[in-house]
Amino acid sequence: MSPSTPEAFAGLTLDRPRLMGIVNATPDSFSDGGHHATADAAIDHALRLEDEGADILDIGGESTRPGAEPVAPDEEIRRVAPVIERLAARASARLSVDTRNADVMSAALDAGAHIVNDVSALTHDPASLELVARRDVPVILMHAQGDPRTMQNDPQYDDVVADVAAYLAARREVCVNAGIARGHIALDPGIGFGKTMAHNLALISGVDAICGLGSAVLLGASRKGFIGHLSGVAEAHERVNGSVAAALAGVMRGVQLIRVHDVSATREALAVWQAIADARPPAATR
Ligand code: HH2
Repeated sequence: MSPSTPEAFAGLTLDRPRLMGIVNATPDSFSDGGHHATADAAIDHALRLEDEGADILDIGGESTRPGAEPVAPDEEIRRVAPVIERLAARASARLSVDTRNADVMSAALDAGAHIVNDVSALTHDPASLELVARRDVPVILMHAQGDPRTMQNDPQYDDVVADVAAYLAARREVCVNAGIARGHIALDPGIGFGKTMAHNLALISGVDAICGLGSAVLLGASRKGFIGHLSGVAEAHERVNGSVAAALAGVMRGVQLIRVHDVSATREALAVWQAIADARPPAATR
């Protein structure tokens, strides 16, 4: 490992790729909305993902799919806090809360969450930066261009990989200056958040540039629209094969954290990929 490669995030060693299983406690998420809308259903789903090999369970109460309307923080708390509280007592995976709102972060951390996952990189709620610093918890900073309601209206970049890497590096400095430990920060290019098909492909293809920033990197491509377009699979929940391909493309370029709906399928593919990667002789002995 080079000195700038992070060795751990949120207490998980990064000597192998780690899986974040998606638990949407929402009525309207793009691929599984409504399926886990009751706390019992979300908890059952989360425990199943843990059994399948999820290292982190990401619990969200607000859909951020393109066009989604914002959810009031009180409603988000009502959706996620009971799920997190009961999972904290039963699951051994790390628990992350997928939210842009400081009050939701606070309630989720009180309920037992370990990680904050913010698709706005702590920009949406002015109170979130100070909250994460004070609570001293790991945080995932994701790049998005625009708001979920409007983000797919003609997104523009000069050079998408360079622009996203520069944004993430700058947000990380803001966080460090606010008192968040550098080792507590993971970065995410935000696949599908204000990006065209070409932007998404360039970001996955060039994600090694973001890995080179020296923080843990998370990639969330699972079941997203561009996979449906490329594979010709209209139903989001049937986009497993294309999602696994995107996950493998990410880990081959240095991504350590993969956010997925289909934990079993991704874990199986990664086991084969890892064995092949480990079989490669060190360069010096070839
Ligand atoms: N994608 C979604 C939500 N949260 N968080 C991170 N860090 N990275 C992502 O790529 C990401 C994310 C959107 O996917 P999903 O949760 O499945 O859908 P919805 O927002 O409709 O609930």
